[in-house]
Amino acid sequence: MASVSATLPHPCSTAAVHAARERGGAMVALESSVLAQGLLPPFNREAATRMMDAVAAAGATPVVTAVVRGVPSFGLEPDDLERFLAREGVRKVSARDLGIAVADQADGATTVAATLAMCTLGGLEVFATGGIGGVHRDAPFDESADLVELARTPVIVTCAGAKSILDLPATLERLETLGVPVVGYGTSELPGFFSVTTGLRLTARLDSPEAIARAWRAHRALGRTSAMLVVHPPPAEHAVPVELVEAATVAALRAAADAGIRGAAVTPFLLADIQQRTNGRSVQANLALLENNARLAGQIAVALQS
Ligand code: PSU
Ligand code: MN
Repeated sequence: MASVSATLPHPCSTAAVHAARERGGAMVALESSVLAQGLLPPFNREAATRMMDAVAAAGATPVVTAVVRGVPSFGLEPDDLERFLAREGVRKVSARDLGIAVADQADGATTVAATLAMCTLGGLEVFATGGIGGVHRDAPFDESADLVELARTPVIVTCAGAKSILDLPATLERLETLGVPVVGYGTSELPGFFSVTTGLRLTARLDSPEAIARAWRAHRALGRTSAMLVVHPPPAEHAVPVELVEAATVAALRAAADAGIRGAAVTPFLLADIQQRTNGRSVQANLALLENNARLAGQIAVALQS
């Protein structure tokens, strides 16, 4: 018989997720679009490793969601993960694209919206991401499907706010309209994704995973079926000054307009362009905040078990 360690599943494999489910362990969903579209290699690999390790260190099991050759999957086998990190032939899948990706037997990396849909399918209650999509600047013609899925999916989502490329006041207003509670974790201000503050006040602040768990139970006991957004500022030592982010964002938006980028391609284009314009500073912040959010989600998932 093989040794125990030789039979232990790879930490991100579907077998590891299955084992966690069997023993009723804490689990945290992770999206795959940030790996296949949001971050360029080699940073996407670092993001995957750091997020999974952070969830595991908190005592929970990371569950990467994706469509793998047409199969909606919770966890990725190591060779599938490699294909997603290589970003070859992996489409960006939002909620509306799930069925089509399955029918096409495609590889699909799930956005926040699609990951929320997968959480419903897989009974997952906690999900960590970097920044949600929202109302784009010069809206109303581009608004992320993340917002409507947050409105109708009961999942706790940890993030560093909405991506800095967006219209943040408008995004916060839409979340209010949609009935999605936005809770500052250790802050009373909406974080700016790469930056700690935005000057936008929040109406709720909670300072521990246990307090989040209590608020979540009350939200659910009241029959609310929306998500709860837990916004967590990026670690201060990795945050990028607001002026630098803003200058890069304005330049990236102009480059996107000049290149005629439209629809689902807008977000990946802007994220890659800003990475280049900030000489990698935004990437270091992005990696640090992804890890930070994954750790918090793991702690919340564990707190929900007691
Ligand atoms: N935030 C990041 N990196 C990302 C994304 C968000 O820091 O890659 C992805 C998420 O998957 C999010 C998606 O759901 O971008 C939003 O895309 P759109 O604006 O097209 O809805
Ligand atoms: Mn869009």
